[in-house]
Amino acid sequence: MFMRIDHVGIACHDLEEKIAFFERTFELTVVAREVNEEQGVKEAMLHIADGEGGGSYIQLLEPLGPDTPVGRFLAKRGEGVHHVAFGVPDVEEALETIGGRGVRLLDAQPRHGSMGSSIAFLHPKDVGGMLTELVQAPPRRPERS
Ligand code: MC0
Repeated sequence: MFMRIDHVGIACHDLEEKIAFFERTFELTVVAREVNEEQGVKEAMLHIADGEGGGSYIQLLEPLGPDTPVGRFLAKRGEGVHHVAFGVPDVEEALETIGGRGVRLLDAQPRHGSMGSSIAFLHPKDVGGMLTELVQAPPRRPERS
C-alpha cells in the first residue's frame, strides 16, 4: 500500500536556524515553505530525492505557539523526529483500510498538507510510538513541450 517515504518531519524551535544547518551540513535545498494555521506550524520542505510516486523530503516544523501539536511535542520531548509520512496513492482509501485494521485515525477526513498534498494522521500509540502521516501528492501538472 505504501509507495515510499514521502517525508520525515522534524520539530524545531527555530526554523531558519535549522534550515541553515541542513543546507550547510547535507547540501539540501528548500523547495517549499508554508504557514499551515490549521496544523499550527510554519514549515519548510528540503528535497532529498525523486522517485516513481513522487519526491522525498525532510520537513522542518516550527510551532506557531505552545498550544499546538508541535508546541506540545517540543515542551515534552524537545527537538527531534516528530513524525514519518508515507506516500500513498489514495489517502481516503488508505484511511479506510488502515482504520479497518484497528488503528485510530486522528483525521477521519484528509486535510490540507504541504505542497498541495492531502494528509491524515494515525495515532502514534497504535503505530509503535511513531506518529504516522499518510500523504497523497497532488496530481502532476502536465509537462510543457
Ligand atoms: C504525542 N505523542 C507522540 C507524539 N506526540 N508520540 C510520538 N510522536 C509524536 N509526535 C504521544 C505522547 O507522548 C503521549 O503519550 C500521547 O502521544 C498523547 O499525546 P499528548 O501529550 O496528549 O499530546 P497531544 O495532545 O498533542 O496529542 C498528540 C497527537 C496530536 C499525536 C494526538 O499531536 C495530533 O493530533 N497530531 C496530528 C497533527 C500534527 O501533529 N500536526 C503537526 C504537523 P503518553 O505515553 O505520554 O501518554 S503538520 C504537518 O506535518 C503538515 C504541515 C504536513 O506534513 O504537510
